[in-house]
Amino acid sequence: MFLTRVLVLLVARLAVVSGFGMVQPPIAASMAASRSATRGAATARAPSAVRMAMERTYIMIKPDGVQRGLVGEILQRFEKRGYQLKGLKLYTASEELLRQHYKDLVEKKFFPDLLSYMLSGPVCCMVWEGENAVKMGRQMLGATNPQESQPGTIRGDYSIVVGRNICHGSDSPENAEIEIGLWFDEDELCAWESHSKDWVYE
Ligand code: DAT
Ligand code: MG
Repeated sequence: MFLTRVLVLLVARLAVVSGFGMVQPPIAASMAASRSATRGAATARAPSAVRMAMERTYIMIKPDGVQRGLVGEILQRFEKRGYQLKGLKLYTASEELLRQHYKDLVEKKFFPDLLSYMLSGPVCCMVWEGENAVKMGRQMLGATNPQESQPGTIRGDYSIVVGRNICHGSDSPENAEIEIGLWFDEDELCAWESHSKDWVYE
C-alpha cells in the first residue's frame, strides 16, 4: 500500500517535471504569440517623426451662437470629431481685448459693427487640441461668409450673414497661441490625458 502511494507520487512528479499538462503545445504557444502580436500592432504608434504635431486652436462661439443656444451643438462637434477640450469659459469681452484680437481689422469699415456685435453679450471661449487642429477647426467652421460655407459646416448649417456668423477659429498655429494667451490665463487651461486617445489616433 505504501509502495503504491510512493509510485503514484513519483509518476505525478515526473509528469510535472516533464511538463505534461503544463507546457503549451506548439500550436497554442504560436496562437498566443500571434494574439499578443496583434494586440501589439493595434496599439503600436507610428514613429513620432511621421505623425503630425499636436496643435492647439482657439475657437470662440460669438454672442449670436450663445444667444441661440448653439454652445452644446458646437462643443459636441469638436468633441465627437476627437479633439480634446483644454479650456472652456463663458466670458464678456472688453473693447480693449477685442481690439487686440481683431487688430488686423480695426481699420476696416465694418469694424464698428463687428465690435458692437462682439460686445453685445457673452462669448464662449474654447481651446481644442489635436492633430492639425487649426486647419480642421477652420474647415468645421466653414467660410467667413456663411453664404459661401458648405452645408455640414457650423456656419453653413446655422447662419446666413457674415455679421452673424456664430463662431471664430484661429487661422494659423502661431495666431492660435497668441489668441489663447489673449483669452485665457495659463491656470484656466487643463493638462489632462484623454482616455480615448488610442481610439482617435493610430
Ligand atoms: P474669420 O472669422 O473667418 O477668420 P476674418 O478674420 O477675415 O474672418 O474676419 C473676422 C470677422 O469679421 C468675421 O468672422 C466677420 C467679420 N467680417 C469679416 N469680413 C467682413 C465683411 N466684409 N463685412 C462684415 N463683417 C466682416
Ligand atoms: Mg480671422
